[in-house]
Amino acid sequence: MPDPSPWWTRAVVYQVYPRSFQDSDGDGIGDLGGILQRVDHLADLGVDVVWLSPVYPSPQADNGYDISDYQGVDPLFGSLEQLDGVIAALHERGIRLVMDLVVNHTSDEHPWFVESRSSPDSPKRDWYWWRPPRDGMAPGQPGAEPTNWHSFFSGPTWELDEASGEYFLHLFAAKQPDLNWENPEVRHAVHAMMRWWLDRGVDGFRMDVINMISKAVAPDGSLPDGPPLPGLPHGDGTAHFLNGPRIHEYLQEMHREVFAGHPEPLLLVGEMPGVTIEQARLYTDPARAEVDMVFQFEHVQLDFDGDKWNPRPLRMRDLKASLGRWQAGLADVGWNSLYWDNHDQPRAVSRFGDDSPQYRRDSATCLATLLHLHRGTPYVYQGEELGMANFPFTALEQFRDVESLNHHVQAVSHGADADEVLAAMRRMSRDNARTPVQWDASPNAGFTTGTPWIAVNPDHVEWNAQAQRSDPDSVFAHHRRLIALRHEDPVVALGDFSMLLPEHDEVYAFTRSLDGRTLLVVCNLSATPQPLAGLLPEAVAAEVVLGNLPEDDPAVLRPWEARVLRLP
Ligand code: TEU
Repeated sequence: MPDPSPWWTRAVVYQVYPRSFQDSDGDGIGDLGGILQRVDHLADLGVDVVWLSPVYPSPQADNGYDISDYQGVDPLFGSLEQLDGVIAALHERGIRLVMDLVVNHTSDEHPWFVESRSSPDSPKRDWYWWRPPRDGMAPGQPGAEPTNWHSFFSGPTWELDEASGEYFLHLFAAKQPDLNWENPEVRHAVHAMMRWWLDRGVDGFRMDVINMISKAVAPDGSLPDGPPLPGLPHGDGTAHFLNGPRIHEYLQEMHREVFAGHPEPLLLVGEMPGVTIEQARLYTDPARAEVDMVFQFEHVQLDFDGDKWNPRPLRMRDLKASLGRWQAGLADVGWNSLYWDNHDQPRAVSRFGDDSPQYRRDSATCLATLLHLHRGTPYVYQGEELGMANFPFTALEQFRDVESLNHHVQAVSHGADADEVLAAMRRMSRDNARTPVQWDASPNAGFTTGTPWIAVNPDHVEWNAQAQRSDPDSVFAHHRRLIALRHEDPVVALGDFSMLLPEHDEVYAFTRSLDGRTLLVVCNLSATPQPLAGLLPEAVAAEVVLGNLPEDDPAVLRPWEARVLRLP
């Protein structure tokens, strides 16, 4: 292992989803001016890196993950000068800024795509995936799509362009056409854009669905069908675009062309749905020079059947098995991101904890303890540090997300019961994570003076930053202590991980060890008190480094209690 401790092993990342963070101009949408107003909140929390979700010019079909200009800022969010100001304000506080790099696809309004679509003879035609209808079928005929792949946002992955009678590929929404990375011009254009951002002072990239950029295209240019998906008119194409044949080549090339020799430390995160541990070892082996860490999804896919709209109860032993496997699998090579929450997931305290008034604070701090004490780089998603919970959605009109809304249309048109569809959306929709950050108890939670683009959670009257900042027992204060612990104690950053009690359905326990020093972490992920003497006798007499409840009987782990202990 070349360098055993790069800076990001001790770092904590905070994700800002700008549209919902802080509005400064009263239009109801968060913006860069708003981030500037709140940088001290991040500094107080003690985070090292901000990952900024997209602020580029965009039609906002997927809240900015559909980019129409990679080298600008959408007026909705402010200006490039303001972004420079945010970078400077963060740097002054010792916080690095990582941009969201969305280069699997652009917006259909990006000039590249507009040019590509203009004619089959366009010099940029081959920058995207254009294909004729299947087997001489007529354009637009049902089933004439070039492959049977199912889009991540429901429906087929191909959209017909009436003018040319050809289809273009979009793994996500139809307004997000996939770039053709087979074409070297595409790769060079992306590299140049990335260098431009590094020259502007950003400290790295979180690379959106980066393991989808290589598609398994046959020498004759065709793309294969996938196995049919039960209950859907489409197939599963993932085998043909997840971790595709040229993915490592593309990432190594990017590393050489963009990152090699950069004078400042960078953070390179590969967001990779469907990545296996074996592949993650390759992606993150420092010797291969691809990315620093993966951001993988296995642990947030255990509480549903097949797809996220069929939720089922999470079994704690499945969660432990998954997280434990990743800890073991990357123990000697590679690195992982640690997270419960992001802008695509329901709120962790509602999903993995207990958001009832009785246990909300305790379960949020218990989950935080688990998050920060694993080996890997922790990511705190805005509002998670406040224990923000899912929104009490009751009606379709309250949702904004393209994934949720497309799903509703598709499911109901295929005969699903509308109330059941709504119930699944209430539980799993990405909009749960996208309601405005709750800064104070005032109307609209201090997020905006206007009308927020999505409703503020009514619970902000009680759950907000202002109430928590000065309260030493708050969720915020607990995150701050955990972040400080990672900074201070190399055992937290680098210690070996060992899972204890893998079969236990309520107690999550593990050790971290380095150079003869050991931390024991014990968490009760339930409302049932757990006697420790029989389970983990060594925990009873150990010194408490950090806990989420006032010290009491050391032999009993109270509901949602978490302790970080030092073993002699
Ligand atoms: O997400 C990738 C991804 O896998 C998700 O779309 C996932 O399928 C879905 O959210 C699960 O509910 C990234 C971004 O994080 C997401 O916001 C974008 O919508 C997506 O890529 C397309 O850019």
